[in-house]
Amino acid sequence: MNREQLAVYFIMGSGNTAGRDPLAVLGSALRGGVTCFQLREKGPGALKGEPLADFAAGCRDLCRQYGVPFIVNDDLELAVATGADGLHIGQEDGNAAEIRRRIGNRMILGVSAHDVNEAAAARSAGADYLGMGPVYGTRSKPDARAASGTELITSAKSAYPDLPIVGIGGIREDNAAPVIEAGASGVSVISAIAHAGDPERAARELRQAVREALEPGKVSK
Ligand code: TZP
Ligand code: MG
Repeated sequence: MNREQLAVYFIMGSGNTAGRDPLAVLGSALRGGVTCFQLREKGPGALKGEPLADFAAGCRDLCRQYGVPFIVNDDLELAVATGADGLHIGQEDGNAAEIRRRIGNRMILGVSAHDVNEAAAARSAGADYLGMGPVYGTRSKPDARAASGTELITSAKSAYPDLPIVGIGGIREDNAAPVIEAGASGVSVISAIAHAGDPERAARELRQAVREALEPGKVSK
């Protein structure tokens, strides 16, 4: 994957869309310009078995239409069965090096990291990018750690400048810029898009905010 594909990294499960059809929300997000998508099916009422496989296939097909990578959170079997472009794992989701061996080098591997030590381990295990956060307070992950601000991105970026980072946690259009300025290649969001009254517009505004922060002065308002 290239860094540009991390610019606006949308994450969603079927329970994140405030009662709306999740595939419709994903379609709107893709029209608005999200550059990557992760299916993260968690929490009460999470789909399993065949309904999950069908939903995943629907997400994959939509992402393909837009040429956007389709990543599966923490379910290697689903990722492989769906022909996903990648897998994202947390620190509790198994050994990253072992998972890299199992998925091979052609699949994208993303790893959540919370400090420079975890970043170093993920990097040597063969992660393509790191998810770092929560940067700001979040209501989308009940077991999230305390918000860390952008500091952890700054320190991981200075230790490993070549390893792409996406910030996560409470990021919206109006607080995305400091995440990019700290060294992230992009922002990953659930609620800023999935809960938005107009997910397409929310995605477009986030994309614009990230673009402006990546190339200050180059983008006209
Ligand atoms: N990991 C750290 S914070 C978070 C995850 C999955 C949730 C991000 O959701 P939101 O709504 O963008 O804060
Ligand atoms: Mg996990």
